[in-house]
Amino acid sequence: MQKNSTLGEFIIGNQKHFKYAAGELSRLINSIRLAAKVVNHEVNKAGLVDILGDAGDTNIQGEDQQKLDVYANEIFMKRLINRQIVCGIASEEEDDFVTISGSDEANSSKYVVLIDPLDGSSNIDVNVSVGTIFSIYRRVTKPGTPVQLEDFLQEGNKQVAAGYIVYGTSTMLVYTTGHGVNGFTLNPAIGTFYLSHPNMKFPEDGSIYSINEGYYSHFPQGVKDYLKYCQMEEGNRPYKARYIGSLVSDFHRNMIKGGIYIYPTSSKAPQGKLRLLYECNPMAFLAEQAGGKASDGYIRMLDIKPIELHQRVPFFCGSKNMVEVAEKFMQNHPDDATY
Ligand code: P6P
Repeated sequence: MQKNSTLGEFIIGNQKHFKYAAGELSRLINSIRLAAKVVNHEVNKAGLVDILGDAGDTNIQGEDQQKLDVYANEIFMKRLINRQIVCGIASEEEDDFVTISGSDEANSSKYVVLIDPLDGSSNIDVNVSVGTIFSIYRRVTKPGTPVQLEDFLQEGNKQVAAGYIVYGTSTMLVYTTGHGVNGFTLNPAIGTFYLSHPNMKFPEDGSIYSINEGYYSHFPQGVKDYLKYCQMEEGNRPYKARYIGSLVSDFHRNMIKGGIYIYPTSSKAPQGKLRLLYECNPMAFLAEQAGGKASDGYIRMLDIKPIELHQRVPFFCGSKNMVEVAEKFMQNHPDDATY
């Protein structure tokens, strides 16, 4: 598909790849496209209306819910439910998964969606880019019956599609259906996404590392050893430290320039901070589809068997060679593995 095709044209052209020829997945991606445009509009004017600050509530993570978190969650849920193309949704902002029932169409849908509606939301008030992350699976329980928890607790290697929207200096939708990674940039003047980054590839190597070094003293020894390696004067090192505090933005920059993102375990976060199902698995699927790598420091991220909906895992993700070097440092300390 040539550059500057629209997302709609791309989805139609890409239809040939989908074994699920019914076009439901295309309609699903289209509903995400619409929700992305609505959320983008609000994110871009967040500073202008009384939508900043806490929503006065907290989510299951115990994190203060920003109004835009709540708003983004409502928009994506509404779009997905109205189109009746999914049978269940799990969201960072919902304590439990949501069963979509009602019309036969919704009940017979074969897909479930897991979503982090607005990742990096602590950046909203300081005008730093945030993102939405989504992950799509085919249900494993009997079609036509209400979804079960097991429909959501699938290994990342079972994902049908995954992607993110980054609300940055421009708004981009980047996604994969297992046939490579493609990036679409929104032209806000006409509300259309155009194919601006076809067939995105993670550089095999890079010179950027993204981690919150403020927690250095709490990190496991393998991470401390790797950070010292990154900072050593040798070859193309020291590397550059770049950490936005927004996974989608750090991941996106590293995929374009080369780099590694790490959110490890620490004494403050014994299982890590990032959630397996709607942050790490979709980003790991994208990373691998772009030739990169993702693990928990020890095992492939996409092979981890989930045990609960909001489970957290340590996350190492980015340029293949960089992740492999970091894993070598981690594997000197097998006792630090969480699996
Ligand atoms: P810390 C945002 O809350 C997030 O989930 C990621 O987007 C980001 O990379 C990370 O947490 C930032 O966490 O502990 O460094 O502030």
